[in-house]
Amino acid sequence: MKVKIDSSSLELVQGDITQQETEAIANAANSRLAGGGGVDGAIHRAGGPAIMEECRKIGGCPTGHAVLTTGGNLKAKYVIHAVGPIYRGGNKGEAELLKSAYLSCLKIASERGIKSIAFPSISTGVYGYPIDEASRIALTTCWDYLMEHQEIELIRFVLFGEANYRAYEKTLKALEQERR
Ligand code: AR6
Repeated sequence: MKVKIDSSSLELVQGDITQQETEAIANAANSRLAGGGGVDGAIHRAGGPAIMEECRKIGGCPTGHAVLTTGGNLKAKYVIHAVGPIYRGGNKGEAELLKSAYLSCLKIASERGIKSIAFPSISTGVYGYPIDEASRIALTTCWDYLMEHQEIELIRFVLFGEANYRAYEKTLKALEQERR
């Protein structure tokens, strides 16, 4: 599914983010940038050791922020490591932190002249964020950003598995209804 926002696109696909040819892909990292399972593990495996080398030099990243490294052996030139919140019931500032994690990636992309970026569904795996709520935050944040920042031409969400894709699709359809 794809939505046009002025001259830019906000797109949903089902797939594996490590195979994307966007200029940058985002990672759902932890604050130590130490690697792990899920999408983080997949990105480090596919991209090779150069990514972890840079992560070690950077040292860490607070929750709600993001840092940029090389894409190593990936097709994407850069990985932007975003640290989403661990979900603890929803009253611990999780929504603001999740929004801030996406915004940090988008600001880095704008500053670096990166025109296309792929996102995984940050925080909705090991970190336990309910996907309906998380998808609304992810998609509204990106939609709003594209309305102000036409320098980014493509934001693509790469959803792992059909259930995740369907959840994002439902939210994006609802947003379209509300906004158009
Ligand atoms: N491509 C796209 N999405 C993927 C892929 C992939 N190859 N693999 C998994 N997903 P998670 P989090 C989806 O747990 O919740 C790590 O250990 C997955 O189905 O990767 O932010 C880090 O080091 C889910 O929808 O990230 C942190 O410690 C989404 O990616 C912690 O997990 C996010 O799930 C971060 O937890």
